[in-house]
Amino acid sequence: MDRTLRIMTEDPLNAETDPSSLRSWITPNAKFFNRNQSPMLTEPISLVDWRLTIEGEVKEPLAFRYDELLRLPKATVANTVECSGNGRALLSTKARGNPWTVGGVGNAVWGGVWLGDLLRLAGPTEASLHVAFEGIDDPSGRATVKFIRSIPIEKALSSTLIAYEMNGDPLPPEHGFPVRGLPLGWTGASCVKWLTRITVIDKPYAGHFMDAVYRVFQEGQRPTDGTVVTSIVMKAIITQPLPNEELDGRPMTILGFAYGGELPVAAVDVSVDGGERWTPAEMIGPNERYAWRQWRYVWTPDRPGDHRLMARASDSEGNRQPMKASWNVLGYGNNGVEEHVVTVHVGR
Ligand SMILES: Nc1nc2c(c(=O)[nH]1)N[C@H]1C(S)=C(S)[C@@H](COP(=O)(O)O)O[C@H]1N2
Ligand SMILES: [Mo]
Repeated sequence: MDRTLRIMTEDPLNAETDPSSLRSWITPNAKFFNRNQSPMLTEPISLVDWRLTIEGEVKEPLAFRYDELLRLPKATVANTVECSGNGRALLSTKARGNPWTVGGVGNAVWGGVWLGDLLRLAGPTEASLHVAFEGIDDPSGRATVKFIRSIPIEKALSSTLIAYEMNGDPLPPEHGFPVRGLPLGWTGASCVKWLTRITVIDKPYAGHFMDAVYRVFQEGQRPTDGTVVTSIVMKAIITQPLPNEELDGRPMTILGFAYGGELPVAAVDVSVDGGERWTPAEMIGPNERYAWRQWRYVWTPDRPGDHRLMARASDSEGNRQPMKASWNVLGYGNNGVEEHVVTVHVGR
């Protein structure tokens, strides 16, 4: 594993990408963040016995070998994955969970087959309302229950990939080899790794990882009273310069990304004075439906001293990300605008 990742826990491995590694549109596999509920498998899964099964509420249950999946029509899609708890550690009021800052996010070009194609082969029925993903990881983690997550049939049929390739390579073991579910634009929580069983059911799957976590709820509420985390929420991040970086006063490029999950980001505004004045950034690089947009803003500091940099994303209807995110017990979806202080030393 890449040692530039900031490790939060070793076992299970939870590590975030350093912002300095988030300056290209593609996040290299070795630098992609890691999020695991349970210890990872020590051996890569053997393809000899491995099958991807589709069972439950379907006309004909199916089982695919790896090479069979590879022979089906291939889809290639860019998709940004963010952990639901990314940004949690930046909340001013603390929330429970891994202390993600900005690096619980990455963008990759994924190869695989459309889940919709597989489901249509199996034949959905009237009772096919949710699709549950189950991986082979050991349930011996802290939660001692299997990481099983379900998504609504509409999402499964319209825009969910069963990914076997990440940036042109077979899915790396730590990112889910042989295959993972990938509901496009949704947070990592729905992107089940080491996927082996797809069960079509007539209601959302009931279990720890559906009902107790990945819900947005307040103190005093039950998790099940809260809404289920689905799409990534809209935000902009600054990845150059780094917070507290010392600059020499020459013109420099502020770089970052903006992403909104299922909601395309239309624009990013930048402030170099702590939010007083905002100027549009320039969008650069690829523009793909479910991938982040890179942006840049060339800035010439007008004086030495501290400067408060900020970036704020908006959609095509002009809705902007909030200055401050609405708090929830597990700190999900923190898309508040971050203040990024840098110090300029002129003539150094
Ligand atoms: N089988 C399995 N899949 C999983 C998880 C897990 O613990 N087990 N963690 C999920 C969470 S919460 C996230 S954010 C993503 C992280 O994917 P990555 O490690 O490839 O970045 O995987 C998801 N899929
Ligand atoms: Mo996550």
